[in-house]
Amino acid sequence: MANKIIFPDNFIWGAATASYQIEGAWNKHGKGESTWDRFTHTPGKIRNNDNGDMANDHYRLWKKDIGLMKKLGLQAYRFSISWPRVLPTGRGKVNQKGLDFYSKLVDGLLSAGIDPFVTLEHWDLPQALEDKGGWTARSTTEAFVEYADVISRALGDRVHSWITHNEPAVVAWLGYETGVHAPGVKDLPASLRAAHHLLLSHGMAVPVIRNNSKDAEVGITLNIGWKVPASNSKMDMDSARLDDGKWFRWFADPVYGRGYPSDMVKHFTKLGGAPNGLDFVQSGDMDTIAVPTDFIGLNYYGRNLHRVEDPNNDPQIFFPHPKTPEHWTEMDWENYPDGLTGVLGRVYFNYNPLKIYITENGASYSTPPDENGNVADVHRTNYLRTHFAAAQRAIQAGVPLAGYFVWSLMDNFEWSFGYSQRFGIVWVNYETQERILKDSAKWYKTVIRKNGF
Ligand code: IFM
Repeated sequence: MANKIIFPDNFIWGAATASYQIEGAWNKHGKGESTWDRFTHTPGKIRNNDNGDMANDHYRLWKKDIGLMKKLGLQAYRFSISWPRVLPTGRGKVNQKGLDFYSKLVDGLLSAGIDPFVTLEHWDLPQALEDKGGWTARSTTEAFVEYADVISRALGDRVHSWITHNEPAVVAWLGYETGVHAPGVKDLPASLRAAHHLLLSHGMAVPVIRNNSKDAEVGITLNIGWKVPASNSKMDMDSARLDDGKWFRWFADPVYGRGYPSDMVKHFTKLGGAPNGLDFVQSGDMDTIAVPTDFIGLNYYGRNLHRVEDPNNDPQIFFPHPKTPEHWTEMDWENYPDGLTGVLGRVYFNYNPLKIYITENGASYSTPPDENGNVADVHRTNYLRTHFAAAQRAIQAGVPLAGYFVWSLMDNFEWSFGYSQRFGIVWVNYETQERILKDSAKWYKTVIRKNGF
């Protein structure tokens, strides 16, 4: 029999979602329009022209969803707040109904014995702010602080774990550089400005949250991949380094007081991203961004193995395995658990965060219910099992990993992929809004109960 994998006593097992991906009710009870509402309502932006108007109807079904979480034995639930639901135009007048929704959700979670982990910004910026430049405008940092203040005042007596931003790299690069995410801007210099303002707003908001939520722990969530060269050729090594520099170090280095990485400043300058240098960085900004945090959240999904065959073309991601679901999820992301041990070790030993949460990890497999209504998502269960074991190896090596949030509690709106990708451990029938615990959820329940497997 395989060895038992047991986690530390106070380890937290959770699951995660995000407002736009599950709530629906996009224009109910005074909610303002978000950039994602605008983007998905623009034909041709999203696979099948799907949108989050209804999504999982969680705005209406939240009590049921807490019931599911309780059934699973979740100890914590990570969700995000829709900024325009609370501040319809981004700042100014509060929409009390929107705020009440989250207040009731928090109360419901607490009475089910589930600890709320709140993410303030998981991509659905108020469109009214986007109309004034969105994250490319410095004024959006002040709006974010106002918003953080409103939320942490209202929930800070009951919420003790706060995440300012989810994956600012994705907002900056996909939202403002390649334009495949809202707001759909394609402008490298704009994306660098957006990245800076996202980071700055994090630094500005942390003390405000601490002030309103006395014993709170505050952090930021960054996405991280295990980016490695396929060979020791200079081209492969540079390609992996630049990819990591763009997606991780550009954000982690400033948060940990190192400023922007110089190799990346050179790289972005060469690409024309900084025609006037980093002129959006004002005196004191880098100190603000480096405000001490209590934890870092990491979202890990796989490895990118870099092979550059033709230096005049974009680097290729090398596919080292046959294209089977065992090795590749339906996002075409490599299932590579050892990379999780790798990134945890790398982040801890390199940046020394006080603690780390895996704020997202999971896999897209579309396994449907069988004729008896069971969802035998064996690939997802294997994915989770091997990643949990990989996380535990990191703990044994000394990494202060404090908790694990599976992405996602339930199938949901997967951004530019619409509803075509299913990451949930709970199946959602979007026609009827029926939820079914997949086999992976049933297995996860036993892991939580035994604190291991
Ligand atoms: O669905 C997303 C989530 O919103 C952010 N992290 C990655 C997930 C899967 O793509």
